[in-house]
Amino acid sequence: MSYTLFGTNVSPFVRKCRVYMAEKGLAYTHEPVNPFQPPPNFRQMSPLGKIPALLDGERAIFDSTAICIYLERCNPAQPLFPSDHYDYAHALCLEEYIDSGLMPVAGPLVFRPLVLGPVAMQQPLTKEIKEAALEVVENQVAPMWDYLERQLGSNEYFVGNKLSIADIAVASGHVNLWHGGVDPDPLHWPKLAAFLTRLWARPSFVTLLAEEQKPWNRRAAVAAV
Ligand SMILES: N[C@@H](CCC(=O)N[C@@H](CS)C(=O)NCC(=O)O)C(=O)O
Repeated sequence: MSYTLFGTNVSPFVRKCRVYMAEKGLAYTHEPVNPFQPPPNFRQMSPLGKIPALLDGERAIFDSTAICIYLERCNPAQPLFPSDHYDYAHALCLEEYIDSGLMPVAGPLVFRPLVLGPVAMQQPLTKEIKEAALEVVENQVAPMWDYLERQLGSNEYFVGNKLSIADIAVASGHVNLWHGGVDPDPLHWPKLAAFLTRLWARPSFVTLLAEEQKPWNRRAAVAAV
């Protein structure tokens, strides 16, 4: 088996797969494809033109959820998907909550104006743009933090009291907010805030977060506006 994962490091979906692979101890080659300037024939691998895509030898798979499930089926040791049927479904539900709930809001309406625009699109951050992004956090992201806080309860992990794909998805998605200086306030969401701190301290995240600091960590720049 030889795995190649395609997609730039700042994508939460690529990050999810990379953290998953690190936690499983799976070796892979990383090709940091920008989906807006893809290499020729990228759509043969990823017909929607999105990242990540995975090559296992000659075989292509797209979509982060499909990729992680495929890798889990091929590499069942040290499981990151729960064995209990309900827990398995629950982990996928939480992953979907991040992929289709948090990311479509946090990506274009918070990460893009606070981080991607200034770094990669020649769209400098202004006070008005920052305020609009923070309004989205207050009105749309905060209710999702309420849900995640309740889901976590007093547990260390989201499902089955054991690290799973649900935890990896939640922690991966929140890195993009962190880059923009947006974090759940520990006074309002103490369990979620502590969970993120714990997950990001795992070696699987530490390596990737170090790699992403430049140019994506805009916390100081955002705070200064
Ligand atoms: N459901 C997909 C979502 C992937 C996705 O939206 N990736 C973004 C980057 S974060 C992308 O490739 N966007 C390019 C586009 O929409 O054309 C997955 O889980 O892999």
